[in-house]
Amino acid sequence: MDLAEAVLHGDRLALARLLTAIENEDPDGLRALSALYPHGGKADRIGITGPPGCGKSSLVARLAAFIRRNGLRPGPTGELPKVAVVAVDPSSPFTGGAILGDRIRMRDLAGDTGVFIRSMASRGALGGLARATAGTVHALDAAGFQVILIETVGAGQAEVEIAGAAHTTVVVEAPGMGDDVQAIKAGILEIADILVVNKADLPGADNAVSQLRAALALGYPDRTSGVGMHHRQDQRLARREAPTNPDSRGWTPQVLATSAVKDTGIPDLVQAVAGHLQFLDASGGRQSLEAQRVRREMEDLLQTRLIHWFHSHLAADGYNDTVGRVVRRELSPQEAVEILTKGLAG
Ligand SMILES: Nc1nc2c(ncn2[C@@H]2O[C@H](COP(=O)(O)OP(=O)(O)O)[C@@H](O)[C@H]2O)c(=O)[nH]1
Ligand SMILES: [Mg+2]
Repeated sequence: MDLAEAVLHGDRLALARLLTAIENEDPDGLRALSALYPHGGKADRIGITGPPGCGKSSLVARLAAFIRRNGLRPGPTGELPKVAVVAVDPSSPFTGGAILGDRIRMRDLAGDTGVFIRSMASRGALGGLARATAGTVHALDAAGFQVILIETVGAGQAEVEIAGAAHTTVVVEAPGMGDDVQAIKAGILEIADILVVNKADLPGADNAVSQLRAALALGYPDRTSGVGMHHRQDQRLARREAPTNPDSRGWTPQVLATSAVKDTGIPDLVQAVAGHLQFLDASGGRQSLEAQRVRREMEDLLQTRLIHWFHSHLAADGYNDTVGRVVRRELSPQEAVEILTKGLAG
């Protein structure tokens, strides 16, 4: 049995091997991934993003445990969904010793074969990380994990792009991170389908919830009109290609409070996620998100491929000479690229 078949038969070791091969961009792994691709497309992908330390991993573990016990939304068979967790957080890897040792987070998941946890190795280039994450999610989807929770740090553009692979994006905050509420106002707000103030057991949670609600009320018109979003266009583009994109219309993000440690607020959060997924289905938003995701993924692959191809058709000296000329300001970067690509198009 080849790797792809083994994965389709539910072989967890084969799945782990495949994910490693995908991360290494191993040609056999990428071939297996292509063979698996037609089997995917069934999973609900939920992005959990927010600043380091706000409790994303803890919350993800609670969500996974809750969904394994109660399901996410009614399925055709009534069977409980298999849940995969993909943690893209180089600052605190989900399966690192610190977290495996944390009984609160892992207790409910250990030994459940319906749960698969994958921590993405931190790689040199974030572009590589985004590609590897996309491949990992495709593989888990094909392997029959109907719910895929993707944890990312809400920091830069690459993370936002990774979050763009999700159907539903949950942005997590914690009380006492006042500056981050500002940051959310400035940028993360428009990618949030649901906002969560975690650590609701700590003082200041109510205040954070009202601050976020206020920020949302101010920021909400931007979600559809695009006015005032130029400074954050990268994020908007990553998630909602056009300002008038129908899938951002008609959805009002909710603000919820949770405590991953005390295990409170989780049922409401799961209900909100299910509600958003239902909204996407009903509004046609799911298809447009899929189309955007495919476009982005293909553009990224195309860019990588074209740059490889370009360099393989060019003498390294010529390229380095041209870089040197730009450094000495004999050429502008614009002119350099003009010269380098002359003749390639024909
Ligand atoms: N008081 C409190 N602490 C929490 C809560 N959720 C997570 N933590 C703690 O916050 C720290 C960071 O949690 P972690 O899940 O690794 O955050 P991440 O970096 O966002 O993934 C850990 O020490 C957790 O035990 C919560 O609801 N309440
Ligand atoms: Mg984490």
